[in-house]
Amino acid sequence: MTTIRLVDIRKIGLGVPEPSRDDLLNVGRDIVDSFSSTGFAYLSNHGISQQLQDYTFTVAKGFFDLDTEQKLAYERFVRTGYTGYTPIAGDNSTNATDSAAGVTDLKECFDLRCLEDACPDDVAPQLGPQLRRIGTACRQLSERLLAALDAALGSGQLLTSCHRRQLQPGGWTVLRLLHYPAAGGAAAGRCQTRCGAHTDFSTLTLLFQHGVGGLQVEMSDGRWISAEPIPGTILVNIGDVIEVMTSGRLRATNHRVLLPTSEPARGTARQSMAFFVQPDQGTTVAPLDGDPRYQPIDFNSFIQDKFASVYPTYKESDWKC
Ligand SMILES: O=C(O)CCC(=O)C(=O)O
Repeated sequence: MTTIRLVDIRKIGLGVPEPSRDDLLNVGRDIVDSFSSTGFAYLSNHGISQQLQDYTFTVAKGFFDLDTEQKLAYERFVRTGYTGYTPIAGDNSTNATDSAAGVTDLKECFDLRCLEDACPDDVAPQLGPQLRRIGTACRQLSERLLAALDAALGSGQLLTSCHRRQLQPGGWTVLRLLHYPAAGGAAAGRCQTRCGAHTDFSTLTLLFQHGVGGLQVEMSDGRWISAEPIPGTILVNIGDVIEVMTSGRLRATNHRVLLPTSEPARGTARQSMAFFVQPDQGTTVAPLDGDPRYQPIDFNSFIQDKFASVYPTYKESDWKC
């Protein structure tokens, strides 16, 4: 049975001041090996402390527990720009078939695009500082992972050099807090999923799950396997960018979070956090081997199209970069 591999990245984790070239290559190969079967890997000994993760989830819950009007004052792309709050059913990962059937995602989110972006300091004074702390750690870890992948894929410094602006002006990388409210009884209404099946439009995604599982990953034969949280690990998966770069040798895998059908799981809220590592503005992503089956992607246009497909009310002109 296919399972998602656990890769020990101690030798390139944040506990190491500067990983050696050999360690980057060896760990990178292990990660690529896992990606080639499932598109995902669990990373252990990564160096992002549990305390930092746990406190981020505590602060996030404090924000999501606020009144809807207080959160909507920071609504993403409406009151703010790329950083901000997305209400329930405001961003639907759900595929076209489900979307035609009126299925929406029962989730709310808060995204941070730049470390210096304004956060809801008036209603959640801890949120901004905490997001900046964990965002900085995620950025440092993703730089190590990109260097390891560059070594393993033989792409020189390509991945490293087109992700230099993570969480800075000119970057598309984003840190997202997710909250899936309890859906006991009729609370779910027309929302019938937590997060619809999708591939990420990122290069890589670091995913932190706070205790409650539910994430599923689609295998190449159409079976869905669980990606339950494993204490002490971070899940990493590849997105559409790596699929194009590797001409499909590594595939961005569909994943989803279903709404549990039975109690008490259905009545239990779920929290997660995703760090979407995305190329800097102005990047064109092309297959490393020039495979003509994969057209180069202008990432600026690509991400705008993706926003338009997941945000029902998105218009590029609504916000400034
Ligand atoms: O919450 C999760 O576990 C998955 C979230 C996810 O796939 C996404 O936001 O793209």
